[in-house]
Amino acid sequence: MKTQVCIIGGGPSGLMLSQLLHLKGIDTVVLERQSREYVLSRIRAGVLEHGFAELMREAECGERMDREGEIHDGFFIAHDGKLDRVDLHKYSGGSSVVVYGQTELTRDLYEARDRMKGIVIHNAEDVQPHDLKSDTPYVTYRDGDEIVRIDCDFVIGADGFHGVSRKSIPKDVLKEYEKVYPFGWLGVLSRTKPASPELVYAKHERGFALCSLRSQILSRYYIQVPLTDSVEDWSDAAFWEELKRRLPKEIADQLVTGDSIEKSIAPLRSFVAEPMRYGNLFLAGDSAHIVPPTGARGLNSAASDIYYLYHAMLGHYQQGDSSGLDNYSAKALARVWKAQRFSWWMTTMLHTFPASSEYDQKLQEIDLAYLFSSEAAQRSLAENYVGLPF
Ligand code: RFL
Ligand code: PHB
Repeated sequence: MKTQVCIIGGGPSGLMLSQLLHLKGIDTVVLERQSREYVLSRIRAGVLEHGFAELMREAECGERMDREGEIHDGFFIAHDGKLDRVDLHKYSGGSSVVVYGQTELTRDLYEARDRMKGIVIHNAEDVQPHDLKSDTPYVTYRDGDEIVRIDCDFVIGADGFHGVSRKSIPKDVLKEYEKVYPFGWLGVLSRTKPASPELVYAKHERGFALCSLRSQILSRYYIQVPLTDSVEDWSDAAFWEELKRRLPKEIADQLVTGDSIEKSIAPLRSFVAEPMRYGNLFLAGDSAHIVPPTGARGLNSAASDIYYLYHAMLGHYQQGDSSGLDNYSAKALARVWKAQRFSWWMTTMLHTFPASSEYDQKLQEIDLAYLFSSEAAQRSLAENYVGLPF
């Protein structure tokens, strides 16, 4: 097979880039290791920043998001017996976020790819990029007993944290920065009315909790758990009981419990790989960087990578100008590190750290007290939460 851009990974990053390039007449092939059903069964992000929503529209995939997604102008932080609201709209100069599930936007992107007869190959095994330093890179994968080769101009590594792309960059070229947090998030999806119409991030001595939602009949809740816990340790009843204990009374009283539709544990990690380019391989999204989910930045950092790559590819193919490709890594990383800082800050401020000293705990308290006493601090939070400009 031959294509212009071979994209490894059929998650939001890969599908979005494929769709945007296709609309400009640039040919792509997407290779996804899993089946479509599997990709669509993963429950992940729920909050989209303004820039991501704009990109969905540019990709001609925003119609259902605009119809079914909820615009949120603020969210709550529960701490020290108080329930304070962050007014995103007021402090970000009129911006907001969209509550729309990653599952749904991935479905929308797949449907758009199908409509345009885009090539997305599922169950592609043993995907391997080759000759990345040459002008004629190629990617191979296994289809049953057959090895298929795809010749291309560029390879995009959009294959998530556990993908093959980042691992294809030699160890002496790649520098990895990592911070692993000593806890995870246990998440539950339930077909119940959300406890609060807006998100509630709750700091509690027993551990962090988050009330989120997908719609007015579908709730998503998380609680901080030790890394040693497994999903089997948590019955639905135990989850609801623990969540309730960590929420302020006015929210806990509104909590509607029910059977869990999905239950999973995600460890919290911060990670950045530099550079994001090696020869004709470009990394995008979770393959190059991960944030703890506290600031809802993961998918949104992926979106800015895709935006930069998309414009760099247009420059290359339409104007013969490869400066966008040359600057991609530095430009993307500058924004990536800002999202890292914000996610680390939100995580540190709101979680209970097993080894924290009394001094650390005082700092956490004063961080929140300062936040809600200072318009400048709330403006900074709001600016980061709705998304820094691409
Ligand atoms: P993905 O979604 O991991 O997709 C990568 C795809 O590549 C495939 N793959 C391969 N394909 C071919 N060959 C290989 N060798 C391959 N290896 C892997 C995989 O099967 C997969 O389909 O990465 P992408 O596209 O960069 O998207 C990133 C986002 O998924 C991620 O950043 C967000 O989900 C993070 N995140 C959140 N982000 C937000 O912006 N807002 C949120 O509210 C938010 N909430 C969350 C989150 C992530 C969470 N978890 C589970 C980590 C909540 C949670 C709980
Ligand atoms: C979610 O709804 O899954 C969600 C929302 C906000 C976050 C993280 C996850 O910060």
